[in-house]
Amino acid sequence: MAKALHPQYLKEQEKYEAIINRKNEKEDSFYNGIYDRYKYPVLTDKHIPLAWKYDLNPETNPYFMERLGVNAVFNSGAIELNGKFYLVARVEGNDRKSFFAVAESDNGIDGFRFWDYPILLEDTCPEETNVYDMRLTKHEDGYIYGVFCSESKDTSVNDLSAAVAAAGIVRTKDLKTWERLPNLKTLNSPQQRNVVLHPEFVNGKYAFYTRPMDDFIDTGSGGGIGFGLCDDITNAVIDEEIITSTRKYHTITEAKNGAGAVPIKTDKGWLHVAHGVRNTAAGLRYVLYAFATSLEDPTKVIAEPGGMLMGPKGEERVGDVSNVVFTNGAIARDNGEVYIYYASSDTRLHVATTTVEKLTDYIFNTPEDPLRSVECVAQRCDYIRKNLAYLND
Ligand code: BGC
Ligand code: BMA
Repeated sequence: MAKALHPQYLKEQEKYEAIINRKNEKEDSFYNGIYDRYKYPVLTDKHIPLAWKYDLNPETNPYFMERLGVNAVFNSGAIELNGKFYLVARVEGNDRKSFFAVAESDNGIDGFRFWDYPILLEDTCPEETNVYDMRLTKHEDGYIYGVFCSESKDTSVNDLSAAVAAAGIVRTKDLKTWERLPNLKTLNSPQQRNVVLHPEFVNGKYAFYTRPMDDFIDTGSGGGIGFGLCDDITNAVIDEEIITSTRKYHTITEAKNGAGAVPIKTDKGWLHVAHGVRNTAAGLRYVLYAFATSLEDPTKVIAEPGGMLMGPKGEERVGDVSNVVFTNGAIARDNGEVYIYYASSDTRLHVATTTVEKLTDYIFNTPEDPLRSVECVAQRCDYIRKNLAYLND
């Protein structure tokens, strides 16, 4: 029997298909030689299937009204499997609760389409209110792990907005069936956000990048991106966290920093794309930065370019939480291509493309931050002098 469909459904469905089938292209007006930006975001609220938001039956929804609206699609874990690109995005409902959903594309820059259902996690944490920012790690133990922020109300204080952040852990082999493991315990840090599982065993143990913090928003005494080992992923406990990339005064990491994408292995070291935060009169400003750690000792930073790798530009600057770019997923392909998925202003998800070679060149050959204006100017003058001499040679 033919289904009755609201005329508006057909219109909205057409718009939805047009968004998904829209070809993406490099944004020519942007150039820095390090990566390419693209004209269109890869995922937005417009990429959400209509069946997630509307009651499609005209009898129960005569006005074709959104019943369960979606506000934003952003911070996403990323992985390549069997030649396809998968994102596990943070989808935020109009009710402010986030959840995870898998979107699939053939080429990683356009055509991302959500699977029929979002991910329904096992309800193992009765106090958990919100989940977000999953990092996907293809671990050498054979599983794909998803590590995410699990947020609960802080009931120890009399403040309705007080919260506690912890790292939730799930694992899967196919992105379809997810097994939830107990949350990570860090004995020396009361809160955790931006935790990333390292893809290899280190000294035979599971290794996590952590972000020690005293408080939900403020990192407090937390000195930067941490690193800790644990024996058993099914009951993950870290007693000691060593700081790798440190926060520094008057830099892009002054207020906080945190691991972003799973590090990329190269013969020169592990390449990291992370985020740095500084405070401003207009609120926190989030940018991306990069650094490398040693293959022998993954806690040791061996190169850290000065300044940011990426800041929000143009329309990216505006959204629910303006002045933010954030990444929690990148795909490094066997052919050397790198796709960095970054969200802008907690509202939409974009891709930037580069190569392992370019990222390595950027990280190892960009000068470090001399940390003081006068030395920064001297550094720049030195540069100019060399360039002018080269041009006039
Ligand atoms: C939000 C996150 C944010 C965090 C810290 C959470 O409640 O959902 O997006 O990063 O607070 O501000
Ligand atoms: C953080 C993250 C992100 C978010 C960012 C900016 O602390 O965990 O979810 O993109 O804040 O709001």
